Amino acid sequence: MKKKAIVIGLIFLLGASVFTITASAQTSQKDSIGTLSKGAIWSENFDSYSAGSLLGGQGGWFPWGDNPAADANVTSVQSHSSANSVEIKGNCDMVHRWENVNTGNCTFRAWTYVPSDFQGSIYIILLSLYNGDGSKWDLQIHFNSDTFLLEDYDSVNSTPYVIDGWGEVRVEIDFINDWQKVYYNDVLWLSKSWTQGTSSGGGVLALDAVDLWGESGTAIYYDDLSVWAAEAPVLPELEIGSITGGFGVKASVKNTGEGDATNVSWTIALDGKLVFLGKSSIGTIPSLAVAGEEPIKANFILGFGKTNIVVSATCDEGVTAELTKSAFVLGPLVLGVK
Ligand SMILES: [Ca+2]
Repeated sequence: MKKKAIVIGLIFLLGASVFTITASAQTSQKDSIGTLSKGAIWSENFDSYSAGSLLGGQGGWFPWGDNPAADANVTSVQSHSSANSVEIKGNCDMVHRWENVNTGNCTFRAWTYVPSDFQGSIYIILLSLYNGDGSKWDLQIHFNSDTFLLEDYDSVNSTPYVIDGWGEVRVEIDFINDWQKVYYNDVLWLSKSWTQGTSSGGGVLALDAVDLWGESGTAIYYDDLSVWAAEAPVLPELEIGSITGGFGVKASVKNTGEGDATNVSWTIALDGKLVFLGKSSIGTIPSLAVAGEEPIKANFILGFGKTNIVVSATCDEGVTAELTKSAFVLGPLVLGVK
């Protein structure tokens, strides 16, 4: 039973599409989504659970049909992020659901580890509706030890998987064009309709659940699963432009990255012992667009003698930049910057 959820946030994607993120106090097993982080709607690293514990009942996970025999173990035998992953072997069938992932684009990501002694067939399944036998399946891919391939159950597409190492499965879902692209370690190996992605067809334009199913065999490991509103965060990159002297100190902050920078706080600091005024100047640039550059300048400086000039900047996206020069201060003049 679903209860009405509370809208706590919106992500604007590509200027056109909107994700509604919900937190809920509901009793159904859908996940309540927490703080947004750079486009991540949901993530799971298994690290806060006890190694050896059953995953069912933790973090919103439950076995298909609430069948205890389909539960899986949290394990520390392998991990992509320390210290745990989940062990999926034959008969495991673990489900996690989300709400309102149905607009624009989204990306599902999972890190996977296949041991060299793996024997069997272990799946990652994405559903546009989890509802028992009435579920709507949209993607069914499996690691198959008979072929050493990650295979699509519903087509002839496949790709070799890494053995005794971690590989990333990434599924980019486009709800606007009803399309999905499936990558393994950044190699695109499967591209097809989302709603007609499996032989059962009839899916809907949503990502409702992941199902980690062990059809048969020994364990493989999954870790660092996530769902993104965009493929990955698009980050700014900050760079300090040339530092010049003369009457005071001038510089600039540039954004040479691929995303806008927000609340760029900058500092110009002089460490000369005989700098009496203007040792530290600070300021904030509310936003700095891609390829943008904003001039900055120090407060009035008064002093004498050698100094270093350290110009630094940081922004809300968590990137920083710093540049240091040396110079000579002569009264209000800053000379010989190099
Ligand atoms: Ca982990």
